Amino acid sequence: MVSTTSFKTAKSEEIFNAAQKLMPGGVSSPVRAFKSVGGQPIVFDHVKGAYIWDVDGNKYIDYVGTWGPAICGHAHPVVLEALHSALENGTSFGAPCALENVLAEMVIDAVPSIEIVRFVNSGTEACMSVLRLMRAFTGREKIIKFEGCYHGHADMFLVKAGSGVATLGLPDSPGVPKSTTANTLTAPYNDLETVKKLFAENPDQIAGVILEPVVGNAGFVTPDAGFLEGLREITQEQGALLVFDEVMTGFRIAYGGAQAKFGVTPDLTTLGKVIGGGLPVGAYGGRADIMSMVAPAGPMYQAGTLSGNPLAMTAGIKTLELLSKPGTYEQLDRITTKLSEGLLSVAREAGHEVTGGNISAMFGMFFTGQAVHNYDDAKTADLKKFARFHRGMLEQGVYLAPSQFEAGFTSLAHTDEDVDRTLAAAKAVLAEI
Ligand code: KE4
Repeated sequence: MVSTTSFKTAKSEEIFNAAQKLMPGGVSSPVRAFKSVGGQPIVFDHVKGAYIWDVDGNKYIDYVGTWGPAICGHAHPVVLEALHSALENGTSFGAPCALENVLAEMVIDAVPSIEIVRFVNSGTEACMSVLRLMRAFTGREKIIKFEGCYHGHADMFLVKAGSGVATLGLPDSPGVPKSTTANTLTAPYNDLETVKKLFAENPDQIAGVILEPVVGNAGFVTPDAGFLEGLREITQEQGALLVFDEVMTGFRIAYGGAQAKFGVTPDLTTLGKVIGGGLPVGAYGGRADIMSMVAPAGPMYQAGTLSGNPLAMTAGIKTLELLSKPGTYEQLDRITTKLSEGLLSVAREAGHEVTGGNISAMFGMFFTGQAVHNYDDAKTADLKKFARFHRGMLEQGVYLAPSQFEAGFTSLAHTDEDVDRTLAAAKAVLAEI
């Protein structure tokens, strides 16, 4: 393990200390504060490909990728070049622009459930809009979400949510009226029986079911065989909608997302992260008959000043162009499987109980000996050991998500050498913790 003395973080500490006087917790999003892994976060100076450089000049192999968007590698030259020329035409129009047509067509062509799509500026906005649409289309008010899944920070979703809510162990956020979450029903992930029970107890009142088809916000949790198919069947029978929140999985686990990978087509899908290529873009879309309700085509209102701006559209278009090349997902799967299987085996060789895996460019590892099928299982993980692992890897120049309740992300820029270096670092750290 690199001795801590050689791991200089003075400038990061200075900047982060100042930040805490200016912004809540010194960050623009809670998980970045390293609260659950301890120690101070590092302050980034610049990123490129699979790498980060912090303000003290330390270099890291990056497995967060700004939480998913950097799937082609940070600051990809093709994306940057396109942005430089797009800038000359202005950054935002607030009016129709041909680039929206281009990205819309790419999304519609790629994602099985999407016939019509609306762009917004974040995954949160996409999920809150799709919830309103579910209710508008069905005339029903209740929804089902799953414990540990995270659909952004809109009020009605902050019930047993994952990601930062889980990371900080927050009960459920203050400021959310009971009346707002009264219509949010929850079930354990992978538990079809509870879903059936909720429908039986709330006949004709549930607008639909929303879920992460592969969970990244309770740590990495995959759907059991038959789970997604079962939800498709139940919602069809009940006249309710099935919504896949693919903000994280979209264009990451397959070009067509989890719905393409697993062959289960929802009625509506939310997207974000990758489709913005690092600039703020979210989207929701699905069946034409449902999307025709969205204003101004229909009565359901949703709007946004910067939605579909030409700069963000350009970054998204270039990113999807790069991802649509043949061999992309085979490469992502190969490099991520090598990493994930390598991490699990070095951990086991060092005597640690771990479970985890990957699906294409999304992976995770829990410090627990039991299989993880849902959020309760995930919570059996040894969070203190995870924190020591995270800090040790950071000092070895490997940047992992600062929470056991997050997933890891690779990119087309990660090489075999990067993975070998990561596994060597993990071997050293896991021997010591
Ligand atoms: P944003 O509003 O952060 O763009 O998207 C919300 C969202 C919705 N749905 C899923 C499945 C998501 O993973 C997210 C956001 N993911 C987190 C990482 N777990 C973003 C990182 C953060 O909150 O700082």
